[in-house]
Amino acid sequence: MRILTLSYALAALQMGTAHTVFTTLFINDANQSPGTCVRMPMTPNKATFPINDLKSDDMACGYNGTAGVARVCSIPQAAKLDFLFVEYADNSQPGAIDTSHKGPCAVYMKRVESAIQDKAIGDGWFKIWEDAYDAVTSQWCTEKLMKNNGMLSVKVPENLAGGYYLIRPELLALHQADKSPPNPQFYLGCAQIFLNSTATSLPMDTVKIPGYVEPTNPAVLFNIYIPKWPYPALGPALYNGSNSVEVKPINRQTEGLLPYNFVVTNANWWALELDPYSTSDGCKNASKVCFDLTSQCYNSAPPTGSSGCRLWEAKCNGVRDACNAGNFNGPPQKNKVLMPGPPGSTKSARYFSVLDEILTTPSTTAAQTPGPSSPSSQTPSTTTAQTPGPSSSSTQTPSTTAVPIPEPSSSTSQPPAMKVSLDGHCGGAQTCKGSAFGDCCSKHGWCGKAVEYCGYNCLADYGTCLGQYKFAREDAHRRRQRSHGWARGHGWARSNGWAKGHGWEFANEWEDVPEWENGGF
Ligand SMILES: *[C@@H]1O[C@H](CO)[C@@H](O)[C@H](O)[C@H]1NC(C)=O
Ligand SMILES: *[C@@H]1O[C@H](CO)[C@@H](O)[C@H](O)[C@H]1NC(C)=O
Ligand SMILES: *[C@@H]1O[C@H](CO)[C@@H](O)[C@H](O)[C@H]1NC(C)=O
Ligand SMILES: *[C@@H]1O[C@H](CO)[C@@H](O)[C@H](O)[C@H]1NC(C)=O
Ligand SMILES: [Cu+2]
Repeated sequence: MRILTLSYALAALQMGTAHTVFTTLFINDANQSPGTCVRMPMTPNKATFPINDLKSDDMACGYNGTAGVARVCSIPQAAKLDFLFVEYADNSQPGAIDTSHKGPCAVYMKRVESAIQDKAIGDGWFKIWEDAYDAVTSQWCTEKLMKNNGMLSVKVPENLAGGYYLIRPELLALHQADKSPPNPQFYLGCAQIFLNSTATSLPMDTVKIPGYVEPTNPAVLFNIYIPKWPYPALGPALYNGSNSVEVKPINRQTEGLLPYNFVVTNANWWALELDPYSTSDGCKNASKVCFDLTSQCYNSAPPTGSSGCRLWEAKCNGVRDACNAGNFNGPPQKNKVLMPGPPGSTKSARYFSVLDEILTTPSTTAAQTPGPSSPSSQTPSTTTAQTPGPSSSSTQTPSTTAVPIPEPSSSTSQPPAMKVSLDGHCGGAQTCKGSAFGDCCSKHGWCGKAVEYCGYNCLADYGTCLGQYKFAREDAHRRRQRSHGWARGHGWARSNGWAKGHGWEFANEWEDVPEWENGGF
């Protein structure tokens, strides 16, 4: 009984020590889904804990906040952003923040070269919004936050240069700041965003985090029980749009995008549809691949939960059951999007940073351009993009890279006489590997280096592919045949429309379209 009592006590303690944590980004009121584009603390029972050490690196983006996540959310110029703070990271119980936790709030931003790679700590931070104590209504910011169901709202400065940023909502709870020793509690986190704007300004003055606020600062030692107004300044002056420098905006997002052909997401993890199969072995393989991905999903899930993993797991159960029942044609419900954005929100999906456009086209120096079956010939070749997504170093990178589809052995797949492509074409005896156009061969036989060539449409026989997209020679051959059939069909109009940037709407309509029609490369 003793042990039982103790574990109850522990459970009670854990529940009792729920504080608050930023979990969810809303972009112009659209819910991006819990944990998505957010650097979350990865230890569930400590996720809501405050940061007490003002000199700690955790002050930048919270616990585990130096590591990036795989997704970067695109926001329009002057977007309204809301940051949802909750007492229970997985929303298992209601509540934003305890009434005792009184204090100011602020939102900081930092322009970064890569929202995924940047470690967040150090210089470059500026404050775009703050609110401390409202003397008229006698409310601290955290009290307003509570009444607003945990939503902290800001408008991103209109003149801020387009590009990648970390954006960091911060709360300071002062209920123990007067104690000895003082215990000011910071609650903060970061979202990874791409600001889609042609504006060019950046604040001239920035601060270091940690370092922007000292433990001796009167603002962190403020006694809320015997207050001496006004509340002192906390951190740097607000960026008000003036006092800026001009920089060149980054005009196109190339990292952290969600592939348009995803079928499910969980926070920053996603899965694409399983490769089609029609034999007993293929069915078993698909089932294994599916369950491996399920494990990866659960293992990478932040404390916000695993609802997307459960949806994917249910799909795998369906695959396995069909295999067992002798139905070897699959996958079932092919390309059905299992979770079109957060529950109850249809509007939100439109704000996903879906990889809905061609990020790059074959080098303009290519002697030939891709045939009419490829939408790439219709898009301006302005940028050379890096391949986004799964190759990032993030700790929460969707781990689809481990799909155990065997690499074709070199003896059977790549005759020694393979020549490096000089005309941008691949197939036959020509490989893209080492070519000027990029190392990857698309299923239409063109070399490139963007995800359209190296990812979903990649032919491993004629170049390199992103790990999870490698498929065996046989399969590649079948795909190629199918895609040629498709090119003669009605796919063109679709991919044309696609290139204009209606990714989400199209993706939804594609529910019943066979997998291999989802792209024109
Ligand atoms: C997250 O940080 C905690 C310490 O704050 C550490 O113990 C844990 O290993 C980290 N987890 C990951 C996934 O980095
Ligand atoms: C970026 O903004 C432009 C101008 O508002 C818009 O036309 C375009 O669709 C946006 N791109 C993305 C990826 O949201
Ligand atoms: C903006 O802030 C700067 C200090 O950073 C100040 O000198 C300037 O007067 C402010 N401008 C406006 C319009 O508030
Ligand atoms: C199934 O997977 C095994 C190894 O993972 C492979 O050898 C075999 O060719 C695959 N079969 C089919 C039909 O894909
Ligand atoms: Cu607390």
